[in-house]
Amino acid sequence: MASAPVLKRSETIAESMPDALRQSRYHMRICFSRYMSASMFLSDKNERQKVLEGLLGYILCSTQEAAVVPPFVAFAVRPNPGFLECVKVNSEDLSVDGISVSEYLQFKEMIFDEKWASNENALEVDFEAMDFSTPRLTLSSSIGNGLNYMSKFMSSKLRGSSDAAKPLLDYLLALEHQGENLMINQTLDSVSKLQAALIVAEVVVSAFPKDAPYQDFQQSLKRLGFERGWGDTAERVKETMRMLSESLQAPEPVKLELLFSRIPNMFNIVIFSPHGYFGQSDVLGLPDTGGQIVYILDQVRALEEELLLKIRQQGLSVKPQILVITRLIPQAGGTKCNQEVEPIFGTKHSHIVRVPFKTEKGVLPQWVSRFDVYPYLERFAQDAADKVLEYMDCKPDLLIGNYSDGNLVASLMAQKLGITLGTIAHALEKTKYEDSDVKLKELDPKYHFSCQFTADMIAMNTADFIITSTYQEIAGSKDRPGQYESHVAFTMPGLCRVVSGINVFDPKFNIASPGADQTVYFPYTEKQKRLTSFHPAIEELLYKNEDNNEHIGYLADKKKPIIFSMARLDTVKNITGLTEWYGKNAKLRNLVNLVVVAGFFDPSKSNDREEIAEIKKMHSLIDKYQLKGQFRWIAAQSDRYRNGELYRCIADTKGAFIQPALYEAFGLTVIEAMNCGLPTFATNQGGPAEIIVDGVSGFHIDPNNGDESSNKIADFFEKCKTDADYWNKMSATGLQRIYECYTWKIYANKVLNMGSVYGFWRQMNKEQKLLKQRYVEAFYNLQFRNLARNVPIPGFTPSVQTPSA
Ligand code: UDP
Ligand code: LCN
Repeated sequence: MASAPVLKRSETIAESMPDALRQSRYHMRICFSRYMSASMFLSDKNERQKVLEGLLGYILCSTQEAAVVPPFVAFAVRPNPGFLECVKVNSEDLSVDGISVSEYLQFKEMIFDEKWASNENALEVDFEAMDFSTPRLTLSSSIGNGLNYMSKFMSSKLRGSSDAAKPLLDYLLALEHQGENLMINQTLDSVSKLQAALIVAEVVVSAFPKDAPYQDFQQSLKRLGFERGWGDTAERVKETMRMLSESLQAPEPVKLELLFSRIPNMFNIVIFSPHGYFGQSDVLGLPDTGGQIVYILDQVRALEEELLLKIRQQGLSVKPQILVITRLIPQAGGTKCNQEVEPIFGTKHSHIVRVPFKTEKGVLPQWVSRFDVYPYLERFAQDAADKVLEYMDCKPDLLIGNYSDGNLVASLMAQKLGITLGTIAHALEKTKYEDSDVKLKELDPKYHFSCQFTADMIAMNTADFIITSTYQEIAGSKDRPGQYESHVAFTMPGLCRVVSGINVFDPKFNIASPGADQTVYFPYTEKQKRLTSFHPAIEELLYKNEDNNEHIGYLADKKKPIIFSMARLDTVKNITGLTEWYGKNAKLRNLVNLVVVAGFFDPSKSNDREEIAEIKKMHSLIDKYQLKGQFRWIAAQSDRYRNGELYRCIADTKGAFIQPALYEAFGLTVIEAMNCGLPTFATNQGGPAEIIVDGVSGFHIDPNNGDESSNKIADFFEKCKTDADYWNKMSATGLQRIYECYTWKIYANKVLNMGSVYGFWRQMNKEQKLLKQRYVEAFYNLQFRNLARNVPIPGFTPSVQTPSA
């Protein structure tokens, strides 16, 4: 296939395509006429080769999708991540015209809803049209590196004169905590006064030993107009003052970013995660309750630790507060999700606060799926705002949303109270279902995607910054568009045509990958830390030769290494796929046993459609491939300490972790396993493809090619038999990768810096922000609210509903 860079930089697809078509006009005509008759495209090998040669091959390989509307074929070409160009080719004369995104979407709509496509007054949504002063990145390779770019852009805006630096002065003058000024007070009300005072202050502070506490010179600085917040020691105060002096004189991006990492502007954070059973115990493995909860609880611990460190280094004695706002579920089925407040384990000042979903009939008592939460969110946002103010006694400094529902609620509150907003998606649902936009009519009754995609656009466009776990989440890879990228242009026939939903080159996008709690997931080699008290239970879990509520199947040969997987029993997690690969591969079955932790065994206990189907499939695979004796199926496990030890016990067998998902947004289990020193094979579809460097820190497997994947796993174990050190090497390189890139410490530092820098940018960019916000508000009021009203509210279930685990 064509791989050479055949497009000249200066040329658009529309300019280069005519030449490309001319190169093999005869074959092209055949090919396009087949398109028209909708017969198999490129069925003849000879023609296929001709067509895929050269520039046209390159264009076709970069084509994301094509719509055939005789006599035209409209192509949406994606030459590089984030770039989209549309053309139409007339199949009769092979003429080529560039078309706008809107025209392309109309072609696509023609196939699904002709009436809507030809409606001249169809609603077009264009967020880019509302945003002309925000800078944009231009390189695919820079996508996700927004913080760095913003520092450069802000430095250039602040440079040149005292007037240019004034926004920085105003920002510092407004800093306060509970009515007390921080850093400077109103005596320093001009850039020149501040600059002069900084020079004197540096001299004052220099007279003290480096480790002298702030109190020793507090009064002298106060007389000059300085307040607390510069640092805890003379050395730190001097460094921060120097950073500010230099930034006022001629700002440099790196120093400006460093300065913002020190400014005392963040003490109270609110994190939103309404849906699911959000709790600290007995909730994992329930439908909709998976990694998002693990992520948020670890995130809170990491953020609190980092906040405490920063506050101490700022020389302040403020108590930070972090609240996680979630749904209160009266019928909590034995979990604590019916309690209003719960302190978060492992933190000093952080809490879960639960607010119920209210309807006209009162509080909704039962759990509802994440797809059905939209009618409750507006009221929830109001109630949540009241609760937050009641608990915090002040406005928070930063809001962080999670997933479509949490992001929408956080957006509403950020707008209302004027607070900096960061959003997180975990997974955007749009890319998980093929053609989920254009097949709206078919899918909406089941999934309410009209609400979800609308909510997603509102949140993305309200957010000051967007936190992603990987690059692929934003802009995909060479061959596959990213989750956010799929919101650049799409259409929901009958509802609206989105010609610009989000721009992946917007510097609001940042990659901050999560970690795994290293007090729970640590290497199997750290013998003195191992939780040996769990060993008898784990031994039973893995090897006890009987079926019960916790495990079925058994392992006859205890000497074999174990390949292990753990996930919710969703279709997309593909645990049934892994079971089938194993069942089919005699070589692999000879080498290793298979153990999976997933869901539970009785389909009648589930109220989740997908889960029921997967449970049934698991049972049929066990029979079909006669797996008993080599395979153990363990029900969902919710004790993370025991799970940590379980990964390590699998490592003791010299086994491996397998993550076979059809698509995985990030994949926390992958980094948990790697943290425990377990060599890991993970899907090449999504986040794990970035976490693991194939063959170096683990292995990629193709979930759509089971034979290839199971052979790759078998080859590894065969190699381990002949090369005794190979297993240890892969274990060590996996760990190295984690320590370099995937820790909560790195994450917390980055996210707090984002809150600080984007909070300032929000002030600098006030007018632009307001303009866009007005558009977002109109979209919310005129579109979202109607859609949410159409989502049915279920009858209240009278009795206590037990979660399905
Ligand atoms: N998990 C668990 N018990 C289970 C299944 C999963 O404790 O039975 C945990 C797992 O250790 C991980 C999280 O749930 O921390 C799953 O996160 P991941 O990102 O792998 O997938 P998600 O469920 O979020 O799609
Ligand atoms: C949701 C997912 O599907 C996973 O891929 C992530 O790891 C998890 O959330 C945490 O972000």
